[in-house]
Amino acid sequence: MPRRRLLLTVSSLVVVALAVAGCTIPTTKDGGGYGPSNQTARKAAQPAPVELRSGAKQKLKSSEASWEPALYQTATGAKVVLDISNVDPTQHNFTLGDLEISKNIPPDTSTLIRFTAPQPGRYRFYCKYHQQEMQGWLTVK
Ligand SMILES: [Cu+2]
Repeated sequence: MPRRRLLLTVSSLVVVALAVAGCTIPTTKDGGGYGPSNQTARKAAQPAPVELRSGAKQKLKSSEASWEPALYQTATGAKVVLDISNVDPTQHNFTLGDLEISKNIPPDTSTLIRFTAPQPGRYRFYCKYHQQEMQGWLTVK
């Protein structure tokens, strides 16, 4: 009997330890966190890259001088359509230098950008007026 009781105690300790661990797994500094708490913590954590499906319109928003989302991924040859809106009171710009795309987006307007995803790689996009804070990455696989 004592042995059985010990087993029970150990197994319940394991259960408790797992439960505690499950609740306290730290989120990484650059995002990819767990649970719903990250969804309300705007900009605190970077979400996983947004998949750009060929031919599907995907929204990109410039808000408070940052891109939302700032991480995309797609496949070579995908027909990318970005519906970029600027909700700030200042002019922004979408530049994807590797593809020679550069388009201004006046305040409270939106614009469509279309391009074919290039060869695999990591491509930076940014606002040429606010390069430091307004940049993002497109990963092509
Ligand atoms: Cu800008």
